[in-house]
Amino acid sequence: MATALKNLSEYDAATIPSGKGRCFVIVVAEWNAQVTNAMAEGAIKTLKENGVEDDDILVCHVPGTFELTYAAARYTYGSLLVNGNREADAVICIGCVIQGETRHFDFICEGVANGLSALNAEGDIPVIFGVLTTDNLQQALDRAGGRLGNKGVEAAVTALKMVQYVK
Ligand code: DLZ
Repeated sequence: MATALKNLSEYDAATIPSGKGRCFVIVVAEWNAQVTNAMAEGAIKTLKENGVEDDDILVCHVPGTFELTYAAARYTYGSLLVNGNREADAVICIGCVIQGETRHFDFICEGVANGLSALNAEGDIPVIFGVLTTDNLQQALDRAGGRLGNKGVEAAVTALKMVQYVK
């Protein structure tokens, strides 16, 4: 795997466009909260380090990863606004699905991947796939501020790069 023994979350700030004046929504799944909250913290820190103001970041929660699509769609199509009056420039979706004994894992992963892909294809703003799909909790913790970095940081970097394409 590409992530073996390498922290992929390290980035060169000089290569990241400033997010100043841009508005971001971070939707966080409550399932595996130890993991998703750490990823959300990484995303928030990264946005702020790259020029985004506190008031321009909205963090909201949904029960599970499967529900990320619904919330992201509300912000993508403007039926929900940030702080009551601003349209989001990008939505960062954060979730963690851990393999269990049944096929539920597959349906959640496929559902959210297809749902967020459809939003990217059809909506006007980028929707970032910050979803871990792991075999166990340790693999998730390794990628949520552990030895392999923080995928929340990477999701925020991706969002900062993608908002360049938003009018
Ligand atoms: C039901 C379920 C299961 C078994 N596992 C996870 C998981 O590992 N990560 C996650 O984010 N959510 C899980 N869920 C909940 C689903 O995402 C969803 O909230 C429910 O199926 C209700 O739609």
